[in-house]
Amino acid sequence: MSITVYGFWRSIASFRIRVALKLKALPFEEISVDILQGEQFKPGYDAVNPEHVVPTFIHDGHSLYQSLAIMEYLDDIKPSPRLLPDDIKERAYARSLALMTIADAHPLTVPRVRKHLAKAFGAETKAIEEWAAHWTTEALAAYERFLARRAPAPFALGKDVGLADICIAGQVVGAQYLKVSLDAFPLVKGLSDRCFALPEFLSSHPFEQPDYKTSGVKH
Ligand SMILES: N[C@@H](CCC(=O)N[C@@H](CS)C(=O)NCC(=O)O)C(=O)O
Repeated sequence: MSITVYGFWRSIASFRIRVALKLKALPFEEISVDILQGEQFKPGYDAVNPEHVVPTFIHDGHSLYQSLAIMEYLDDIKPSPRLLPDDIKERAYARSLALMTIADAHPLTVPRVRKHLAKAFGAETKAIEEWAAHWTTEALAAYERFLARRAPAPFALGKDVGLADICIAGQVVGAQYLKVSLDAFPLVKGLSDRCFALPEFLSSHPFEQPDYKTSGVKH
């Protein structure tokens, strides 16, 4: 089986795929697409992913897009360990938690949105950072409220780490970029600490990626 991921160190969606593949113990090669330098718009990458985003996932020559679809596909091709629970109500709840970042919060902070805020509305760098910090904080607060209703035991859906945890941990990575404090979100922080105690999460962290280490960017 051959798996290639087009990703980027800073991409939270690429982080999600990296963790999922490592939890499944599926070997993969990651090709870096520098979305801060606009490589996602180059003709070579347009041929790979016409949406001009990362990640793109290629399994034995078959291309897939969108981290949620990719993670569900991984459960289909390698059912154990599961990222989504078997129980249909639990599975839908895991997707619900996942989509709070994938669909609601994370898209508001990606480079194309930041660029448009600057170009169309003249937003300064500081204002754009505040925008991103605002939506990140809103997402963390929503997760905190959900985790308060159903305490992690020890992970969001129970004893097994899975899709929801990957997505919440990714949102915490976004908070780290923006220096958003987790002090007001102790349940999110606890969950994320438990995730990053696992080698699959730690080694997938953006600051652990080879393209970060050679980028010259300092966080
Ligand atoms: N919903 C997509 C996210 C895709 C996405 O927006 N990726 C970002 C990086 S996390 C990107 O490539 N952005 C490029 C841009 O905004 O120009 C997924 O979950 O895979």
